[in-house]
Amino acid sequence: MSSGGDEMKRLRDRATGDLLAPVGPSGAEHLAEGAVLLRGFAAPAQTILLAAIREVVARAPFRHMVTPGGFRMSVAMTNCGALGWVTDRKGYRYDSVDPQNGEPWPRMPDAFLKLARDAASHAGFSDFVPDACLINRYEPGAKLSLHQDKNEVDFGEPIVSVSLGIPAVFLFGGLNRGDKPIRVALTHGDVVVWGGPARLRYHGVTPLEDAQHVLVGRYRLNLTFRRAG
Ligand code: MD3
Ligand code: FE
Repeated sequence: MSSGGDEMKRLRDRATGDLLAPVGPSGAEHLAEGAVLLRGFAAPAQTILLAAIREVVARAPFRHMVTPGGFRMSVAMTNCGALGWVTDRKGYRYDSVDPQNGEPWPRMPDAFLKLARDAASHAGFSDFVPDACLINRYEPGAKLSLHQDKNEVDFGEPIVSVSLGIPAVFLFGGLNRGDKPIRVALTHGDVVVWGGPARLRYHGVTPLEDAQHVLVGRYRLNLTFRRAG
C-alpha cells in the first residue's frame, strides 16, 4: 500500500519524465466496467516506442485532418498497420493507403504489436491482434472533442491506448453524449484497455496544459490500437 502523497509524487515524477523516479508498471486500476488502466505499463518500452514512432512518422508525417464539417483538427495524426483512420470532407473511414502519398501505411512496428497484445491480455482480452494504430500528437492547447469510436467492424474487440509525453486530462463519458464524463489524468507510460461495455462510451481530451517532457518535449503522443477491419 502507498499513501496518497506517494502516489502524487509518482505521478508528478512521471509527468516530467524524472529519470531517477520509479517509472515501471504499478498494477491494474478498474476505471469502469470494461475499462482497465495500467499505469506505467508502457514505460519500460519507452525508448523503443519513441524510436518506432519516429520511423513511422518519417514515412507518414503527422497532418491536421479536416472533419466532414470542415474543421481542422487541433490534434495532428498519422497511422501505421494495414488500415489507418482518416477524415476529410467526405467523412470518417479506415483506408489501406495514406491519402497524402497514395502509399500503404507503414507497417506496425513489432514493439507496438507486442505492447498492445500484452496490455490487452492483462485486461482479459487474450487474442487481440490490432490491424490499425492511430497516432495522435497533441501540442499545448490541442484537444479532442467528445466522440464515440464507431468506424471499426467489431465492437467486441477492445481498443488499447498508450499515452506518452506530457500529461492530459481524459474525459470518459457514458453511452449518451449528455452523460456527465469523469476526468482521468493520463501521463507518460499509461496504458488503458477499453473493451466490453466501455467500448462505445463517449470520450475526449481537454485542452492540453503547457508542459515539457524530457524525452518527448512539448507534446503528448497517444497510440490507439484497434481491430478496424
Ligand atoms: C474509450 N484518442 O484516437 S485515447 C481516439 O488520448 C481517441 O488521443 C484519445 O479518442 C487520445 O479516438 C483517447 C483513449 C480512448 C480511445 C478509444 C476509446 C478511450 C476510449 C474507445 C472507447 C472508449
Ligand atoms: Fe476515440
